[in-house]
Amino acid sequence: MPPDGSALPSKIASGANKPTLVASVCPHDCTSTCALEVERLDANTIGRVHGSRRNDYTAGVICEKVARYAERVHHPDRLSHPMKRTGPKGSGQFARISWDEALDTVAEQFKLKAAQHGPETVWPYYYAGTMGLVQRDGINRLRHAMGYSRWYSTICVTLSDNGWIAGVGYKRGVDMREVDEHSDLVVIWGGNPVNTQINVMHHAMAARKRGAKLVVIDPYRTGTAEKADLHLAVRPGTDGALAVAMMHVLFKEGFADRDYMRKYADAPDELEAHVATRTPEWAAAITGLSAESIVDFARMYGATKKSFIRCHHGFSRSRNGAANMHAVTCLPTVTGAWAQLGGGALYGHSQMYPVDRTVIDGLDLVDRSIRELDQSRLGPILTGDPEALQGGPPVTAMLIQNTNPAMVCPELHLVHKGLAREDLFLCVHEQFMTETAAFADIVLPATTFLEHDDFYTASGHTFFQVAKKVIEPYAEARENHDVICGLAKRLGAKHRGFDMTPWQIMDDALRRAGMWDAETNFRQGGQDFAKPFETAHFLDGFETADRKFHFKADWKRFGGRWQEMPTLPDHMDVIDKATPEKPFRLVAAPARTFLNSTFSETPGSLKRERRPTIMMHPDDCAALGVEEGDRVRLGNERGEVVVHVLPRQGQQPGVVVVEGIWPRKYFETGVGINALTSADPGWPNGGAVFHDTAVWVKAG
Ligand SMILES: Nc1nc2c(c(=O)[nH]1)N[C@H]1C(S)=C(S)[C@@H](COP(=O)(O)OP(=O)(O)OC[C@H]3O[C@@H](n4cnc5c(=O)[nH]c(N)nc54)[C@H](O)[C@@H]3O)O[C@H]1N2
Ligand SMILES: Nc1nc2c(c(=O)[nH]1)N[C@H]1C(S)=C(S)[C@@H](COP(=O)(O)OP(=O)(O)OC[C@H]3O[C@@H](n4cnc5c(=O)[nH]c(N)nc54)[C@H](O)[C@@H]3O)O[C@H]1N2
Ligand code: SF4
Ligand SMILES: [Mo]
Repeated sequence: MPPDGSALPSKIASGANKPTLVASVCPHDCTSTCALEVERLDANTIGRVHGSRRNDYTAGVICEKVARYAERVHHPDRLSHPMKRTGPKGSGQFARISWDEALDTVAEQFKLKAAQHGPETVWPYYYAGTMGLVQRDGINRLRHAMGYSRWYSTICVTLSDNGWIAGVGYKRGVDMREVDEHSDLVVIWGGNPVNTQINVMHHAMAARKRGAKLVVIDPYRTGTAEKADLHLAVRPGTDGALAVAMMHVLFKEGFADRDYMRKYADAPDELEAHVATRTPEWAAAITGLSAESIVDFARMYGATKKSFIRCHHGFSRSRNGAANMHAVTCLPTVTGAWAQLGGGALYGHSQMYPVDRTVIDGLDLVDRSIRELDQSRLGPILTGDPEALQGGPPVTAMLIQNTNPAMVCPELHLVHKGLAREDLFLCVHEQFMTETAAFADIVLPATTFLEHDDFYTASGHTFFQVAKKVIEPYAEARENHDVICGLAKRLGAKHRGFDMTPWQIMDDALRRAGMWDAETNFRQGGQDFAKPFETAHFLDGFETADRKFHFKADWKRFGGRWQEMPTLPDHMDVIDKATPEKPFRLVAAPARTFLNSTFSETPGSLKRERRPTIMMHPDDCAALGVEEGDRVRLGNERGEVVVHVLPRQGQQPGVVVVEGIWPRKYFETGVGINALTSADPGWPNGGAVFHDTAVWVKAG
């Protein structure tokens, strides 16, 4: 390293029948942000997609779903032209219209609704179908230019970010590339990278091959857990208790590095006194693990200086998820592992990139007096919950880009009821007729990442990467930037970003930040922002005001219900606990070959995932009188789905797991798994709680 873009042209085949290999970057919402090489067969067609070796985090490895991206980009169901609704809402009946008619209609409706209720009635809604900053976030420029309702993004990283930042102060961590050569223990905490970021696995297995131990903390025996030396199958939402009891053992048995803590932590003595009462037996009752296994793992962790914890998002998706994340980040501070090459922890690096976002997001236009609506509370918002609406007008007009909330949001019954409202004008810009698009008044066809230019930060590694379009846009598909600028023109929105090309926006954002210009970045295969050892390992201090790691979490900085949070790490007892009526805890986990709802239309993924399946402990199956393949009903007060049983060892009785955000057509009840999940905000200030759900399971 650094990556050498000049390696690429030598691979470009010159023969007429051979594909040309073109550099690109995976745009998906996955911390790997892989460097790709795409086989271009002609100006409109791709072949296989490969992981590139120009980036030593990707190191030639990508997931199977993106390797067969041709299935998606050339799928017969790609949207090809704009359409307007001709049948009832959600009926899927549409007629073809021109781009001009479509954009004119959207602009007229936005103006009409704003005239009736004020501009806050319009709520542009987006997420991370592409992670490219220009195409993803340009919608915010339109929002701010028009004074539309602001956006509080909570569906993915809010809980995990807050939990990490509460102690470390900033979203960056130790470089995962160190693991291969230097870590003696790798802990994959609360994530399933075999499914969700294969590159983490690749680096962890390189360490294991050298003799490092691999430990996985996950409520069920995932593909990742199957590769581990030790799997601790905690009850969902109890990682805080496990981490605190580990600290109890670390202090008691002499594994705590008091010199390190004196220099680098805020309150080691208070922490020691606090965890003295949090025994392994106390944690055993909460986590469902045996006290011995907690002690054994604590000793293993304490005895290994070069221990690396990869903190994932999965375990933060509970009401107490931020507290649990903070508790886990305290562990390397107690042992001083942060100071070791190959030691410490990583959750994400995404705050490391200096890129200037002013033009992309229209930051110079932000008006903080405008209400900020919570993304994950779409159901309550669209069904008129006054608290969710913050006392403001109803939401009566939306542009949805880059997300499929009719499948991925919690409380789907409310989401669907809201999206079906006659007085809601809905425009959806999409690649496919998703369940969300089916509710739209106007549907617009979108390009894929292969059909437009953009640039990408990464969370799992430290490269900032520019990618150029690889093939021509499909049919009449247009990129997000075009739609935003087309609407801005019709609405009279003013900002220089509406008159720039994506490439100009990129160069502006890079130049202002003193980064390589877009062309240089592309040629070099990405700019690496890895920090030197001292900084990466926080030896020159953590990113807090006093430069120390905070055992006493700074919850106040996040607002909301911060006063209800434990200051020192602890088990925060606010989860949706099992009850006699709802005796099971549901984890609604990611499937290997879907990416949220994306790829749930591709044949390779559907074949592998088969059908919605519930994994249950064999004892629970026996108690219910069900066997492999039987149908069961799974539900709670919010909704109900029918799934097929797969008895599984390696998870606790009382814990059930359904992988994948399956389309509604695969469920007899006509609604997906998120009908059961809750839109309750996690502590301290929001964040979706997809794995924190009490349910009943009934045979038949
Ligand atoms: N194939 C595939 N890849 C994906 C995605 C996908 O849907 N499919 N989604 C993408 C997105 S948007 C994101 S944000 C990332 C997320 O990726 P990661 O940050 O790696 O986290 P996940 O793999 O989602 O974590 C899921 C795991 O967390 C476990 N888990 C749930 N609750 C708890 C708990 O309380 N404690 C512990 N210890 N574990 C718990 C689940 O059992 C599951 O195995 O992945 C991305 N990559
Ligand atoms: N049960 C359960 N639910 C979950 C989760 C879970 O673990 N369990 N995970 C949650 C998490 S972490 C997340 S991040 C959310 C993610 O939820 P979403 O961000 O909604 O992710 P996707 O379902 O992948 O939908 C992205 C959509 O964007 C479209 N798209 C892609 N690129 C473009 C583009 O360039 N332009 C336009 N206009 N559209 C584009 C795709 O076709 C796709 O339909 O889901 C959440 N929901
Ligand atoms: S592992 Fe993640 S970043 Fe890499 S190709 Fe697959 S989805 Fe994209
Ligand atoms: Mo996510």
